Amino acid sequence: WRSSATCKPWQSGRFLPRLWERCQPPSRKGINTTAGQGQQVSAQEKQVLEDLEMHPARRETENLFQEQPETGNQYLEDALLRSYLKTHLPPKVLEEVNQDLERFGNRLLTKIRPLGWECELNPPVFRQYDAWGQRVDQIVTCSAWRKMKEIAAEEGLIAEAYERRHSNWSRLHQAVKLYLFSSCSGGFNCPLAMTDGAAKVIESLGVPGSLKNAFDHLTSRDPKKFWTSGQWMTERRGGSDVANGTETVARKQPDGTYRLYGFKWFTSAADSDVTLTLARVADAEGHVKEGSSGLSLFFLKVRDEEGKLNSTQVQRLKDKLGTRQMATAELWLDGAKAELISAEGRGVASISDMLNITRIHNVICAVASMRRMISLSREYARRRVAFGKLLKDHLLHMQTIARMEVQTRGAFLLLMEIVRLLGLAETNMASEPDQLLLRLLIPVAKLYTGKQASAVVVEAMESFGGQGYMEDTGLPVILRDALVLSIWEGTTNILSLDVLRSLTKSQGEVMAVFFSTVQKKLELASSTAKLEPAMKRMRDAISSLTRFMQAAGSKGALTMELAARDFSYSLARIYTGTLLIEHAARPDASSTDISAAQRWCNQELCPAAMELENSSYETDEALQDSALVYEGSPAHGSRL
Ligand code: UCC
Repeated sequence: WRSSATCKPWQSGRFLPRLWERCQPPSRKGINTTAGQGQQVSAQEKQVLEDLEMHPARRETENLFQEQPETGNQYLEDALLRSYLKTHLPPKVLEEVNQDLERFGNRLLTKIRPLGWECELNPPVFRQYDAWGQRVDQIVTCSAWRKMKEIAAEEGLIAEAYERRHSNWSRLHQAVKLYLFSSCSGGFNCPLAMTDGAAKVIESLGVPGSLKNAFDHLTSRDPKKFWTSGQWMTERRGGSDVANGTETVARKQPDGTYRLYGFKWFTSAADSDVTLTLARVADAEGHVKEGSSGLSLFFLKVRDEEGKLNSTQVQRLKDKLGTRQMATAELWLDGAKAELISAEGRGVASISDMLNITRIHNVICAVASMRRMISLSREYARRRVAFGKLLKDHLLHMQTIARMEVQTRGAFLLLMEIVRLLGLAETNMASEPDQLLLRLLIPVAKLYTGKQASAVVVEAMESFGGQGYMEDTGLPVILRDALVLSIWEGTTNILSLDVLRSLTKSQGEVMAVFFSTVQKKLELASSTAKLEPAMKRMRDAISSLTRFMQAAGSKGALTMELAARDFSYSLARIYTGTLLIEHAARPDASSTDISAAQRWCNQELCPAAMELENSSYETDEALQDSALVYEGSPAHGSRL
């Protein structure tokens, strides 16, 4: 059905405009109404149970017997977020941030979430020709999408990070707002990710005169002035190996600008105002340098003052599994006017500032989608009755949600740690070790939380039973959008190799920082007796990781490459576990903080050491990997 242009449900408008709107209160009679196991029944639960006893006439409707879950102000309902801010922010900053977030939480609930759903129902449409056959290449977006842009400016969703009014805590304030915004944003979080990345690149270049105007627009709070940016990196040879995949050529013009010629295969938020992209500068004979050192970074405006595309043609919009609210296009650059903004040949290194920011946004989206699903799931469990009692009174159901909660808490603390470090780096308060740690933790967090989000969102969907699978509940949207998080901005394996790149570049120094930071955090927590079992598992994991590093180090590059994913997972689990322990060691920690830390640490914390013991990284095993994969395939050597 997806290929049929006439029956895409999100385009047909047959869905009602608000999430859950079709779900009505339960109207079923005759089931056992015992609420839980002798606990006190709250007023709300009583209401649910009374509703179940309603007159049979009420049942003669087409209503579903389950009640829709309702969530309130996301900020006020997020206990971990609030306790984190209370623990870390200086009192004055806390007061201001707290006020802003509570207000923003109300705006999200009443105004922004309905707009997000409108974006979902009205995805962008590509209009290639006008009625008279003229090529126009218009990407038509809905009014809610455009309103999101205004809201993003008004709320300072980019500006907050660059104004630095809370000094080193500004970045964290911005990230928390984006985290709250993400699940209501109708996909507008994507252009914001790239806008933030572009602003970061320009700032890192020292905001050169020619880019001052663009920087002001990208970081503006004025909706009339605010610009969004794209990031055009992926070409027809694919998105991972940028160094070998980029064919676009840049020809220098007499006025010092460049004209770009090439085909960009995957350009997200194609309705953005400006973009950053990579190309190879051609010499006087038209020759270009291949490989990474042939790539340079360019800035360009997508349209001119009259709104005409900058010598660019839109080939088509991509037909994506998710993020359908946001236009992703294939673009032909046919002499697009651009400005060279990096040193020649330093394109990848220069755009990596953007990559690191968009990867952090990826983490934000991952944590936000997990948090959103759990919020809905736990609310549903307070309303839905099965086998004579509310779901929340089924122990196995609660255990399942609690496991998701532990994953989400860990991911949230990892996100906060990264934006805390980034805030220090951006205000010249980060030490050399802080900067190394930040470089390491960004790919670690991106790859790990992307996988967590897929798993948690699928699990949470199941907690709604068949309702979770219904489009008009809005739950499948969250799943589709979460599935991209382990793919774009670098897949899990590419990010694992980036983790190794950070080790190589620092000549191993980054691992020394990793170990010493973890040890320091654990020492500070060591006086909390209740955390001892978690600490013991963590100390064992650190020993395993140390042994792994020594053994792998003596075996060479192939071992590390084969171990890259397990190694990155080990770093994620150990560092996150340490953060959970640190949070649980606060004087005002709750029992749930302690059990979250303990439960996190009960999992295998160092899979790399375990797999090394299983000989998984030996050459023979690598050959066996191929044999397993290709058995029966025409490519297999022993083909029958
Ligand atoms: O997926 C895409 C869609 C966009 C959607 C955006 C929305 C996301 C928001 C989500 C929320 C909704 S766009 C395309 C995505 N593509 C990627 O992410 C690229 C994946 N591939 C990689 O990351 C590769 O590892 C490459 C491209 C970086 C490898 O390139 P090279 O040229 O082969 O790598 P080199 O030679 O190792 O690195 C070149 C330089 C080095 O610096 P120098 O020369 O000083 O030693 C590296 O240290 O770049 C530096 N470098 C980095 N520096 C490379 N990566 C990094 C890094 N991550 N951080 C700092």
